[in-house]
Amino acid sequence: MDLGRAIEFIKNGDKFLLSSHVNPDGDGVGSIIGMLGLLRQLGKSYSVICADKPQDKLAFLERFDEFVPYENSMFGKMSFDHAIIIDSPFLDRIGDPAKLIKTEAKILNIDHHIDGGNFGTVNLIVPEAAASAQIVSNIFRRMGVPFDKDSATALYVGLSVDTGRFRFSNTTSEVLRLAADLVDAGVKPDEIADKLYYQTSLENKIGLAKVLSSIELHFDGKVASSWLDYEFLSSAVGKELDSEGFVNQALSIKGVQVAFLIRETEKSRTRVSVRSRNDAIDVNKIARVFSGGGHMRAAGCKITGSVQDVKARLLAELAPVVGRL
Ligand SMILES: [Mn+2]
Repeated sequence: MDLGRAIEFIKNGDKFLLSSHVNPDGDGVGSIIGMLGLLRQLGKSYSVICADKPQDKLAFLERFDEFVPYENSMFGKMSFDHAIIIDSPFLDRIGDPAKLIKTEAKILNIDHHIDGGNFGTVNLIVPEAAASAQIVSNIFRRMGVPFDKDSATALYVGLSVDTGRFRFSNTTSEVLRLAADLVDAGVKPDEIADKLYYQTSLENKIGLAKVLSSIELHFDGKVASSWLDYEFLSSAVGKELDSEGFVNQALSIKGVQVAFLIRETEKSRTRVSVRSRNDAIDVNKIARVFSGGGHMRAAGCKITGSVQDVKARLLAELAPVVGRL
């Protein structure tokens, strides 16, 4: 039913603003590139404006140049009656581009986060979807619009990133069937895997070494902590670092049920990623204690304090949870 309403929204609107959460990731970027491919095929116009330029590692995607970072000069000059927001649980998570959406504008909210807000005029929220890219793909299918190669490639990237390279429990038969359809549309899985995961920088390896050497086990090895402090993150090497996925290093130790990575991005201000090995521990609940969120097995939050303070606070929250295992 929501899919039908989303399709009506797309059919009836035009001149859409497309946006995703701040620091858009592979799913946000892939879903938007897919969506703009759909809009092109329907003869609709759009602007893609995100708070930040997406990660460089996604620059290999065709249409990557369509992403325009928000600039203050846009305010007052551009305003939208229709917006499609993808992969963002709340409207304010898109950051400054929200200022370009008219108060009376119609918004289509496409997302798969569990606890997202119904901020749209139409809300297509599918928590059982592995990725927003899967939801966008289903719009193509339901509308009978064929996957063009560039859209298919981008949507495949979204699937790959949000399923942890087709490894997490959200890698359902439906996801694999969709991946197969996307491959039939021209996607090259080997090339995408190589570009996404096997072309990192030396800085990345140095950062990884730092994270690995910081790992400590707690609660009989059920919890693993890791961190990068401000001193490192503000260094020439640290500034170039893309630490995405680093939290999984601590999680992949045998016996570890929950792992977290603390990144002190500003002095005594941290960003925390928390991961759970299975559904026995809902790390979304842990992140929410600190006003963050995400999914059951992957969540994040910001906590003020030094690395050691933040570690102690997280361990205090986790103690009763792992005690129940
Ligand atoms: Mn996603």
